[in-house]
Amino acid sequence: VIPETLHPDAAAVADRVMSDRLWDRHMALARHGATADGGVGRPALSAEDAAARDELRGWAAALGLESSVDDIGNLFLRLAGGEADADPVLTGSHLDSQPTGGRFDGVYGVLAGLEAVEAIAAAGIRPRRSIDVVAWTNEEGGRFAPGMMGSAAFARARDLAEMRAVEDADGVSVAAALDALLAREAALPRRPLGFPAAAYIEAHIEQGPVLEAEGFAAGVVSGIQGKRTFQVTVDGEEAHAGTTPRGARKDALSAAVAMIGALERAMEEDGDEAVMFTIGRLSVAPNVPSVVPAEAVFSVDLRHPESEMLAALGDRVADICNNHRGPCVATVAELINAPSLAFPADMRSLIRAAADAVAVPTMDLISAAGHDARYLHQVCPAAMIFVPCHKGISHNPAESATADDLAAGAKVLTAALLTLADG
Ligand code: HGY
Ligand code: MN
Ligand code: MN
Repeated sequence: VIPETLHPDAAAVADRVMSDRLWDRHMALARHGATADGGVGRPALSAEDAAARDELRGWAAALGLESSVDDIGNLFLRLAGGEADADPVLTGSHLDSQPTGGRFDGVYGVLAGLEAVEAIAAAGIRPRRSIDVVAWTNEEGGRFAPGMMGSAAFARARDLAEMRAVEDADGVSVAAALDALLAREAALPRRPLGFPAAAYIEAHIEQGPVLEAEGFAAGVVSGIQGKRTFQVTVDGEEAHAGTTPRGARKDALSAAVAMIGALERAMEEDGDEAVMFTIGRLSVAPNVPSVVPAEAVFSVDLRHPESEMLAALGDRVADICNNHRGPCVATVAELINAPSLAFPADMRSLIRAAADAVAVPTMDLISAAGHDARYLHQVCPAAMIFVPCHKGISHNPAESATADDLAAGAKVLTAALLTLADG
């Protein structure tokens, strides 16, 4: 049950959060996969991801935290509680980034969790429940789609074998990359895939402009908008660009372009600004100038805060693609169908009380971006804390946040985690 009142030491312990230490650790992890434009490209299960995990585990070891991993590579850094068999409190996010990522998406939730645990340990408190700081495997889904594999596996919401079979653009499977990482970290104890948790809190940058525009240092996240993703494969036929009459062609790219245009028109026809529709990836084969494309594969990322609207729009994708396939064959595979969710009111009240205790003004807002908290919400009471990022820029190297805002969010997290773990 979520404690009604805050831990008496919450504010004092939160005061032990160190802004410089938190900031410096962001800059240190940003070196793993640093891109020339000041951003980060740290694909899941890459050498850069492994190096970031190594550095994180070094800081955790210095704190006396016990590191462990599970069968999909989720990394747990545990502050052991007094009651070893009490369900632990979890906090965390992800270390993997989009290829054109920034220095804060995901990393903040892991480092704010570490900072909170460090403040609690520095206060000499051994909480009743253990606290696990977690780095979930492959949240972003940039290299291996769909994302959130680690948290989905933990929640038993998706099948591990199915995820292990997914391949990246170079044909490397999750299984091969994951087994290489697990071999590298073979010395770590192995945790079961999914275990009972008392509660979960994830700190994250907002990836939207609201907090900065409204002047709030932190946000109490009311829920996460729904998302449906698809992969559309269009099959045509290779042909000579110079000799094949248009009427005899099965041009997969031409059909894909017609489908994408029709999908965009359908998504915009009601003028509903809340519809978020993105074709992020398009691959063509054989992808050479003088051969009529034999295959085109594109992604569909569709989001909406209202589940019935998301259902209605998502249900039209396959028909629209088939209606524009021309002489080609269209195969529409739905990868994710995740409705909007609302976090429990008692968890949101706890975050608000924690923010009040550390004098951080907050506002409520929905998350337009997806997060691992979606899957933890299926297995335990979950909540999220947002901090501003400049102009809401994210999935972009210019993503930026201030040390003060990062520290303020970490103080709120510390007060809430201490209450959950020692309440
Ligand atoms: O796509 C998302 O919403 C998340 O940031 N990966
Ligand atoms: Mn993220
Ligand atoms: Mn992201």
